[in-house]
Amino acid sequence: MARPVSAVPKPAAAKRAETGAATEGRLVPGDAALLTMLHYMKLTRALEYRIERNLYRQGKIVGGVYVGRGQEAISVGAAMHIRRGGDESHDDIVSPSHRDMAVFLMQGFTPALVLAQYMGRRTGPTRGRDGNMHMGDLRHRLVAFISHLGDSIPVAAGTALTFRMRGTDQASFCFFGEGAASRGDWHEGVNFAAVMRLPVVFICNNNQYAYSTPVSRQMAVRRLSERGPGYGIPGETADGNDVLEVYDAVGRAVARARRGEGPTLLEFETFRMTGHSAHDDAGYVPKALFAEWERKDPIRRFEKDLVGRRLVDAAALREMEARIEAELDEAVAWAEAQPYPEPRECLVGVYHE
Ligand SMILES: Cc1ncc(C[n+]2csc(CCOP(=O)(O)OP(=O)(O)O)c2C)c(N)n1
Ligand SMILES: [Mg+2]
Repeated sequence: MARPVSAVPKPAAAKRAETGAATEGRLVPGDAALLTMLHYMKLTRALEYRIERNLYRQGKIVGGVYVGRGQEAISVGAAMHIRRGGDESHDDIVSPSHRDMAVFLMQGFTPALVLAQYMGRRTGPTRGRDGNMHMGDLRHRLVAFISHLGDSIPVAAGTALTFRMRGTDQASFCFFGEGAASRGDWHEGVNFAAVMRLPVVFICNNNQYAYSTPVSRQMAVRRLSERGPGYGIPGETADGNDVLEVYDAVGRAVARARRGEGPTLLEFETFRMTGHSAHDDAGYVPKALFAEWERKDPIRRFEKDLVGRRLVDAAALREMEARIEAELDEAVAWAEAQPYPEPRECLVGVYHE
């Protein structure tokens, strides 16, 4: 069982998308990239299923669990454009939010490492000092997710300011939910990036809820992207359950950023296909909404598309799933065998006063 998984895994096998092909102005990934996207969407769903539906219920998870079920197309379609595998003057920097598991995976976190984090193990990215998505690692160009919603926006803008000062064409990817966009820090960060024309791609997952607050109580504009022109930057809303729409919109925004034309505010409409967290039954969400968005499931939809293109068939999909489950079996076994931190280690790197 114990596969050697180091605390600093190798960069993900995922290669950067073939950025080229544009059909009628739309960026279209090549066949290999399409399969990579499907793989990461399915891996993310399966890993989060284990965490939320198995391990959490077995009492093996030390903290809360927030998953992005139903939102996989956004992180995957966007992360295809993150430039990686180079040095500090080449790679992009990412500030993921709490429903962007795929971003962590595509930046090189293995499922085993993620599981060690959720189980509070010493070999996890926070060395057992946190129990969920509050993790990051600049070696993987991942700014640790900041729990205080909205605070990662000025950080992402600051990262982009560094790129500007160094004169590189790197980009800063900044993910957040529509609820976070109501925070003051969000507005300051977006405005700063706009005024300085910084290379940031702002990526909002509008999943209709911020915990129990529906989007109608969150903002008075119909679309969050309408705020873009208010800051003097483009805003665009797209279907967050269509990974190819996400790929296209983010690809164009990143290209703008790299050309020095400044930030873009992207809003992707989607739905949180579960509670806010594993302890929340989402009783406040009308059942009909769940049924409606179940029909728009981004993974089923993308699978259908790829079957239509004859890139996969039912047998290939089953094989893909079996490979993922086997990888997760190993990852769970590895993580469960990892030690907890020693009590004295828990205070290393923790500052107070
Ligand atoms: C400033 C702040 N207020 C409240 C919370 C608690 N909290 C964590 S996630 C969340 C909901 C966030 O909603 P949204 O930004 O739409 O993201 P989603 O969870 O829907 O992806 C809340 C209220 C927090 N982390 N930070
Ligand atoms: Mg939300």
